[in-house]
This record gives sequence, C-alpha cells and structure tokens, in this order.
Amino acid sequence: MRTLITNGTIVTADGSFAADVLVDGETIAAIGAGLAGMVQSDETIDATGRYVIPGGIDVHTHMELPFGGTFAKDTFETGTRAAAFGGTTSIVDFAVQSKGQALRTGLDAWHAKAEGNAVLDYGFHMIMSDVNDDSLAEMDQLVTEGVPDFKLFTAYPGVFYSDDAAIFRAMQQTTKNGGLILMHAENGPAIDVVAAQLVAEGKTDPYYHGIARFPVFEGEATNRVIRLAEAAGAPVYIVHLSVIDALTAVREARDRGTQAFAETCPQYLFLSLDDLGGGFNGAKFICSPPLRDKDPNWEQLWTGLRKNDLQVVSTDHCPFDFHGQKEMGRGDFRKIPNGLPGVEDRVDLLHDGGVVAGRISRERWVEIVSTEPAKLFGMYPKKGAIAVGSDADLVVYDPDRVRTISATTHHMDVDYSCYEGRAIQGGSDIVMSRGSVVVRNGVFTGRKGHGRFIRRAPADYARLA
Ligand code: DUC
Ligand code: ZN
Ligand code: ZN
Repeated sequence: MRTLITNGTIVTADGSFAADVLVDGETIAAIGAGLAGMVQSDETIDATGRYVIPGGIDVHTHMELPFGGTFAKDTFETGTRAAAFGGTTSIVDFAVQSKGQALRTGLDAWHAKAEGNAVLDYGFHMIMSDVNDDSLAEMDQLVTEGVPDFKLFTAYPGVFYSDDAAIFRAMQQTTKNGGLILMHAENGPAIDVVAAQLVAEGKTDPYYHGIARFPVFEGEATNRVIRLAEAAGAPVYIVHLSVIDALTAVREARDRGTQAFAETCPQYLFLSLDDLGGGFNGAKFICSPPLRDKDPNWEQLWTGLRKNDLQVVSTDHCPFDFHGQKEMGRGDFRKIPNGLPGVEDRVDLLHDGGVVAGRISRERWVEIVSTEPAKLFGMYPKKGAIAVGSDADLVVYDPDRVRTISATTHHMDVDYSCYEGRAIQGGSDIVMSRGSVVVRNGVFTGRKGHGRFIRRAPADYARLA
C-alpha cells in the first residue's frame, strides 16, 4: 500500500516547508516537491492548507493503573483509540512493580494488558516500588528488553515511595546499564503530615489536596533527587513538573551542566488551584503534583518550554470517573484517586494555547509533543521525525479548525472533561500509524491489536542535555 500526501506544509522540529510525502508500507519512502507527477500510489491525501507533522508521542500515561483501591479506567484499547483522535500515535505507559514483586511480574502484566489491544504503538517505563538487590539486577535485563527507564517516587509513603538510599542505588545502577531514572519529586512524608492536620481540622474538601502539597515540597524533592543524580553520575528526568520551585531547581542544575531533564503537562499550563475549589466538584481536578496558582506558574512554565529547561509535555493520563471513583473520597480528600484524563487533548491544547496564543512556534510545538520525547526515550528517528525510513506515523493537521472540548464528544472512557466547554483552534484530520490511517475526519478506521511494543534503547543523554 502506497499513500501520497500532497500539497501540505511539513512542520518538523527543525523547520517548515512545502513538500509531498510518499508512504510505502509502514515507512516514509520519499519527501519532496512535486512527487505527485512522479510516483504511483494507491491513495492520495490532499493536505492543502494543512500541516503534515510527526504523530504525537505521549511518554507519560497510566492505562489501568491500580490506585487507591480502584483502577484508571482507560484500557490500552480505549486509551490508545482516544489518543489517536487527538493526533498522538505512540504512548509510553508505566508498568508497575508492586512491593514484594519482581520487576518481571509487573512488566509481564503490562505486556498482557497491551498486546492485542492497543491500536497504537506503545512502550513501557517501569515503576519501581521495591528497590533491592534482586530488582536492581533485574533493571539491567529490562534495559536489554527495550524498557530502559525506571520511575521512582519520593511521594506516596507505603505504596510507591522510595527513600534516598533506594533512589541513589537505582541511579548508580543506571550509570552501569545506561538507563534513565524518572522521578516523581514531591516530599511525600511531609505532605502526609500536613494532609492529616488539615483533615483533623475538618478541611476535607478536594481543595485541601492542593493546599497540603506545598510548592516547596516539590522544589525540595526535585533539588534533592537532582543532587543525588549528580552524586551518582547519572542523568535524571523529572516527571510532571508543576511549579516554579521545581523549575528553578531544574534550571539551576542544567546551568551547572547536569544531565537533568523535565516534562510538564497541560494541566499545569491551563488549569489552576481555583479549579480544585467549588466543593466536591474539585475532585475532578485532583492529581499529584496538584494544580497550582496560575500566577506566576503558568508563564514561568511556558518560559521553561521556550528556553528548553523543560523539554517535553506529556499528559500523566490517569482517568477516574467522577461518579463512583472520585466519589470514593467524599469527606476525605486523601481517598480521592489521583489522576486526570488528558491523552486525547494534549496536542490540540498545546497548539491552541501555545502556537495560536503566540507563546511557542509551531516547530517548537512539534518538538515538545513529538520529537524530543522520541529522542529522550530512545525512539528517534524511527518515531518523532518526518524522514525517509522513519515509521509513517503522520498527522494531517488543520491549524484553523475550531472545536469545543466536551465529555459528550471525547473518546476517553471517563465521565467528565477537565476542559469542558473550552473552544480550541487546531485538530487532526488524518492520523496514520505505521502507514495505516487510524482516524479519518473524526471517524476511527484503526484496528484493535494494530499497536506494537516499541523496543527502546537508552538515549545519548549527554548529547541531549
Ligand atoms: N499522579 C497522579 O496524579 N496519578 C497517578 C500517579 C501520579 O503520580
Ligand atoms: Zn507521578
Ligand atoms: Zn504519572
């Protein structure tokens, strides 16, 4: 099957230009002006007035994550299908090692959830909840199996939490096996003290989830784990960075030459502590780190994205229904499952609030939603690029289309949207995964089981820093 995409503007991280793209089978076979008259194809897609971009890559999702006695609702089928509607063509999800389990047990469970179900290609990071001699040795094996990054937490004592010794040992291990430690950096023990005090005072509404998790608790933990990485001689990647205190720690580390990387998420660029107010409805907005004050955080995060102190925007997609799941925490915000839906809206939100709003260029938009995630997570140039030989994960993107986000029309398996009623400019017309059209003008044309495991290699972090 050969498909020719004609008359579009190719937008990559490096620049924009008018050219046609020939897809042959699963990969890009040719790029050039006037290909239409020169090559044979089975289908021609006219991209006049539209961009042709590499498909989005969301490197932070939690399909079916067990959390607080329930599970994140999207499966690999529903979650990747929703992602496709939003112009994302690959995800990297977090497999979970529970306490007392081997890494292998958690990884096998995640392969079983995804295989035969995902409609898009997917990779895995490994959450480590139990660092010990055995799990440290297992890390080396996982790197060889295409799972080269490991997430540890300074939050959630008793569940995912690792102490400094465990974090340091895991970092030392990556200096030997070439992998990367991803850190959820919030001071969990201190947060738990404040949260208990608030509840004892009768402050049980969702809003107090945001109050309990002081910005300094994220700043302190971010600085601490970066310092530990420096001591170990390891690169480190801070996930879901939400606040200026943490951004400052990353920026200062990068300025002194540390291989420190960080992502933020749309919720920290477009939502705020105000959304957590309004009584129990605020439960819809509970995630960790929490939503923050709009000022000065939003503009500081955008500046961080422009200046490359932040390299990636991912979603931390972790959807729980308001009815029946978020409601488990009525009367105690600590019992509300943490997480927001977002995998479908990331590319469009960043186009509207970033490119259309004049905060970033369209090339930087492509870079932070696709190319840089591919580079940092060992998928480039197979993914994240428009180049001969790359996977034909392509989106024909209409930069002018306006739509309104709503739970009544989204495709994520969750009963609300954090962006309900928000009008945004920009949308994906055609979404292609390895040469197959999976979404065409709002209609799903993909196939459950089309998605394949992406076997990833460690990246050259020194070069990317
Ligand atoms: N934060 C969330 O909001 N959900 C899942 C896990 C996490 O760290
Ligand atoms: Zn996290
Ligand atoms: Zn997460």
